[in-house]
Amino acid sequence: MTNDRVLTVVEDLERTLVEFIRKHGITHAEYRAATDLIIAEVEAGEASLLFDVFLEAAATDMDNHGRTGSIEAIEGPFYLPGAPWLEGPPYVMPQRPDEAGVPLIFHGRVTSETGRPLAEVEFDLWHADAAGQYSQIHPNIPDWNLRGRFRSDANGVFSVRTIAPPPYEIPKNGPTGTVLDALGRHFFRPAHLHVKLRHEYFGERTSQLYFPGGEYLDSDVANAVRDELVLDVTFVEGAAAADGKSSVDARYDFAFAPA
Ligand code: MBD
Ligand code: FE
Repeated sequence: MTNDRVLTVVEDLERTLVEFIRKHGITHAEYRAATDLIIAEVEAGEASLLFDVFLEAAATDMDNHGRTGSIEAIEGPFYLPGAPWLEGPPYVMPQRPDEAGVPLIFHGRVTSETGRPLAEVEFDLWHADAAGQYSQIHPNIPDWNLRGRFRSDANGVFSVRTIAPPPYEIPKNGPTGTVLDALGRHFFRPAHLHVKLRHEYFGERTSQLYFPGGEYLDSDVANAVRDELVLDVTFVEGAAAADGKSSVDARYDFAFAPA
């Protein structure tokens, strides 16, 4: 950010908050409760969770405004750089031998906004396990479980095997949960896959994809679902699948304009 930009937005933020205090007759006790809440969020490691739940979708919408091709989505608080490169194809996400959850094939194609295939696109995929927990964030999960990088082929076609995540529930006993509780809101985000894509044509884009008909799709606590971010899903019944297991086939085609 340039110094001009900092002056403009920080001074307006200050004005906005001072006006807010006057408008609501915020008392000193309320002011201190608010600063204590932010400190509690930091101490609990939930500061980015709080901000991402309440504000990230609005900032992401600003970036998407006027864009041609696929939109971006909120990153959320649990991305970690440096996920392992998967061996393949075929690609399989890092998982425990007994990883719970319905098998999921996530596949599709990456093109330019004009439909030109983009070769060797880097995918950086991360999502929750069947208990709704993320590796390196929640305890007792192997490092990099359900986090991995792989590439599309020369035609932009990609495919990876993983498990279907459930809806994500914000921790009930932390400060963010206290805030949601006080507002009478539920604690859930719909089931989702997080992914960053990288290619010299479009740079780096962050997406997040949801399952059609999924619970909380219309009431995401982070208000981050957009129609354009819903996967094309086919449920493959056990008997019809080659290995006899039920699975989910989830397709998404990305079309990104240059950065
Ligand atoms: C998540 O997994 C998430 O994506 C967001 C935005 C907030 C909390 C947990
Ligand atoms: Fe998430």
